[in-house]
Amino acid sequence: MSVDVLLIYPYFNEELDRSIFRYPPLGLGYLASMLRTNGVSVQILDCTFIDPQHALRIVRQSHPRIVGIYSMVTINHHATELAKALREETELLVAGGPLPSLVPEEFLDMFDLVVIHEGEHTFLEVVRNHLNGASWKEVLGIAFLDDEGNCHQNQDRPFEQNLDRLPFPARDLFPNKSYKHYWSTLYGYTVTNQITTRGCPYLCDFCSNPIFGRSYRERSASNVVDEMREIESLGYDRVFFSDDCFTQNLQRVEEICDLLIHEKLDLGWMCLSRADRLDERTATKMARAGCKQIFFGIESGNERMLKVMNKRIVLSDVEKAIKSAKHAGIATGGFFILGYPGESNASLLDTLRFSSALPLDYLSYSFPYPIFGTGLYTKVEQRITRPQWRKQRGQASRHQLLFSGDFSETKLRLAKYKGLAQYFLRKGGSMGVATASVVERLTDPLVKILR
Ligand code: B12
Repeated sequence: MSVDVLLIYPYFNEELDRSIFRYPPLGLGYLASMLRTNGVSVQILDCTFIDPQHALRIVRQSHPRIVGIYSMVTINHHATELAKALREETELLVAGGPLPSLVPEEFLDMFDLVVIHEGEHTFLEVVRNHLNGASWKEVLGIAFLDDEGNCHQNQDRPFEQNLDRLPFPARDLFPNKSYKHYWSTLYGYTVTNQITTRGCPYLCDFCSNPIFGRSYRERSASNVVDEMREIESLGYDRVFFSDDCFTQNLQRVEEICDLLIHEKLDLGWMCLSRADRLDERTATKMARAGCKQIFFGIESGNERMLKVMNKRIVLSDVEKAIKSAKHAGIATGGFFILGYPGESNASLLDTLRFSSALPLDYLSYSFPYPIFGTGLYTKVEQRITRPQWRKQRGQASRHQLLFSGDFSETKLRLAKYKGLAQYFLRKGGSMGVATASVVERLTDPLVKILR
């Protein structure tokens, strides 16, 4: 069967990838439903559960006239390999997503054009023009090579101001069965993602935010709950809200919760939040409305490092937020970064101590990714040891240290395992707490000695 447009999410589930979260490509779901409601035939090829040969076979079976490929730092090598394989046989090859939006010029040797930032309106216009035999070169929000071979970037397209106007993502085009199998086997419940706001008003030093930037926009509570009802009808147990900070506007969170309680939706949910954007009252309401877990980007257990990262939270915010969530009966998760520029032995150990002592239900440590355009990138630009990291297989997903600093990768890895050991021991009851303190005292000097 042939289609006009095929959208590819080149996330091949490699054994190198330590990330345990698997979610379908929401952005491609949005693009697909926008095309479909405008009469264009479209398919999504989500590579999460297949291998590259299988993916190529599917592309060739569907004979698309236009192929769109998503890319971000961790999967760019796959996006590039697929583009190379499909270049000759595709009428129009389009790149989009976080990485192409950030460095469009790097994609134009393989792709005809790049869609920059939010893609719904831009991609629809490109596709329509192409299918009607018209030029797409005037479309706002794209980059392409001009006749001299230079990267030409059209004016930006203004963001959609009324998010309720966008059709819900085309979830029927996602491999829901495989996702459900993955989650239920690993966790005993099934979950899929949904996004209710776009943009983030903060400016964390490490964050790239290339799609929605700081333009914070919200969907209405009723629009959010309507989509949740659709997800419930697909048979999922839970929703993961992918918003940068779901609890940014507490009044809106309350409205959503009130609706969920009123409508008695049988759907649990999880979200990302900030430690300074959760209070006891909201947490209690969230729990009543089905919230099961809140993840916080905490990043460091040292106040000085939090300032270096421009995180704009203090440690007491973290303790209060986690306490509020726990008190309400909501599980918590925390993400920390080890080895940020400016990290000292003392701050590293502070982070391990603080993170492993918090009553978190999930804890993860990662190394800093110097993504082009961020404050972090500027800080380490001269010291990047793996300049090809976003082009090479698996480097980022293997959680390698990508720049030389005061600490070696071995030291940071050891720190990570030390933190996890302390955390798991502390979770194991009072005996564990005592053992964790002994382990902590014995291994602190080791971390200090290592370079
Ligand atoms: C939820 C999320 C996750 C989730 C789930 C991912 C998923 N499959 O949904 C999890 C937790 C797994 C995750 C993990 C990681 N993530 Co993440 N994640 C996000 C987050 C917060 C939301 C993504 C989302 O749902 N967006 C909503 C949809 C609607 O937007 P979209 O996908 O961007 O699509 C739009 C446009 O990009 C465009 N578009 C997209 N694709 C295409 C394709 C074509 C052809 C066209 C024309 C247009 C187009 O149109 C779409 C509609 O407007 C974003 C930040 C953000 N706000 O975007 C970071 C983000 C994407 N993640 C990022 C990173 C760095 C990571 C990790 C490396 C973190 C880590 N340290 O481990 C891992 C890597 C995962 C992996 N193995 O590949 C970075 C990427 C940076 C970059 N420049 O590449 C971002 C931008 C965060 C940031 N601000 O730095 N992530």
